Amino acid sequence: MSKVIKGGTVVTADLTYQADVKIEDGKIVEIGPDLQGDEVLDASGCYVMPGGIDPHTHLEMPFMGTHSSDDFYAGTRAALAGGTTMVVDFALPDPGQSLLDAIKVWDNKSARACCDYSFHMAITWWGEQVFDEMKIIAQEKGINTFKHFMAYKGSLMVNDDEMFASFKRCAELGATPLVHAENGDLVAEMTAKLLAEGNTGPEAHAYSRPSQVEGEATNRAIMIADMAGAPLYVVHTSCEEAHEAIRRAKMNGKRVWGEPLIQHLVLDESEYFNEDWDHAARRVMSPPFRNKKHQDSLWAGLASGTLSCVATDHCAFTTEQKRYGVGDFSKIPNGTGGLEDRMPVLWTYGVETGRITMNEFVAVTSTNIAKILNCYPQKGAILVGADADIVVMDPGMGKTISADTQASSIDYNVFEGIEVKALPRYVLSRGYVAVENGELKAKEGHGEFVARDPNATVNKALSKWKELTAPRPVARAGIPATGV
Ligand code: DUC
Ligand code: ZN
Ligand code: ZN
Ligand code: ZN
Repeated sequence: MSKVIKGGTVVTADLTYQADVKIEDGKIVEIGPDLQGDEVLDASGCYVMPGGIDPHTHLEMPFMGTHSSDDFYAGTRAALAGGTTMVVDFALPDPGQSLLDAIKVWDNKSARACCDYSFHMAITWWGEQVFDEMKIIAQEKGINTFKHFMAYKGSLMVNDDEMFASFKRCAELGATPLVHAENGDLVAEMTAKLLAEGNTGPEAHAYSRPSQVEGEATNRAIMIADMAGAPLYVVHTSCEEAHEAIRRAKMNGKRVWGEPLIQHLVLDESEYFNEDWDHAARRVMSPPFRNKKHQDSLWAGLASGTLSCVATDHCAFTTEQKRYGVGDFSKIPNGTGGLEDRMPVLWTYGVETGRITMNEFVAVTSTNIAKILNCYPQKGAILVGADADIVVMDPGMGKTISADTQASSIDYNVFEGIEVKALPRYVLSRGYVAVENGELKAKEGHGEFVARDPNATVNKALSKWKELTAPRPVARAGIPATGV
């Protein structure tokens, strides 16, 4: 049974052109004019683009005394409803737990996924076992990305020596380290001080994690990665200081990428000063929302290419869960949703306003991350042979975002009331029509794991790599060598 997406404009990261797209057995088999197929999907007036890839989700994650509410079923339904056809979730070992056991846990959870998915492995502790298992994970388990939390002291956080050891291991394996870049020691200290002074409300969450803690940690992670000879992917880049560190690294020839979230691009810190405690607490996430200066910086980064991918960090908690933090903001589960809204909201605030082009939209929602993750062009491409993960975006369709109509299982939406100007008419997940004329038909268990090999030969090339790994001049007794 073949399908043809007919009459649309194909938009990729580098081209815009009129063509039909033919699909068979889950793959794109032909692109060109006047194609015929068993089933026709009318794309007239629409843009035919690679399905979105969200590189940063936390589905059914045990965190802060509870679990994020959207599991792989609800989360990937939400993804498909908004044009995202692949998510990358973080397998999170408990400190001391085998990384291989954590994969088993995530394998079980993801069995219900409606769209394709992959995993990053979080390094939540360090030891010989972790060092050994990283090799199995990179070489046999299809996971070439390892995440490090520089915050969440006392639970997920790793220290600099552990990060350096892990980054060096990543470099050896051709894997890419990821960081959540906030200075966890300072956050812990400021949190304690704020609480002691009686600042217990959700707005204090933002005070406890100013942009400086993110800028400092981002720069530190970049320098540690450079010394380790590893590239670096910085998740949820939310502020100018962090963006500045990434820009500088790029200018110096370092392979570093930054990932703003759709939430940080569109929502600002005033949300935390809402009189309604629930309203503010629902928006508590780390890093917190920032002011307009930081938002402008992030938009500029997307336009100029110094920031690479727009993600969500989808980690949805119900209002009831958020209320665990009444009287103590540090107990409000950190996280917001966004999977369903990322593509339409970015289109509305980015493409419709002229801040980014349609091709840049495709780059930052799909193609760039497919390349970074080493699954391009299986994903992130409209090319013959690529998986038929496709979104047919209809600029004639719009809606007002509302929790009442969302696929996510929680009882609110942080984008509530925003009018989006485009929505998917069709979404195809390896050829399966998961959204048809705007109607969600996601199929439980349709999603498959996307294995991603290491990049052993191409993933280094940081500025210092050659220098640091070259043999050093040996000092003669008593006389220091030069050039070291
Ligand atoms: N930040 C969040 O807000 N939630 C999940 C983890 C994180 O780093
Ligand atoms: Zn649990
Ligand atoms: Zn994080
Ligand atoms: Zn996250």
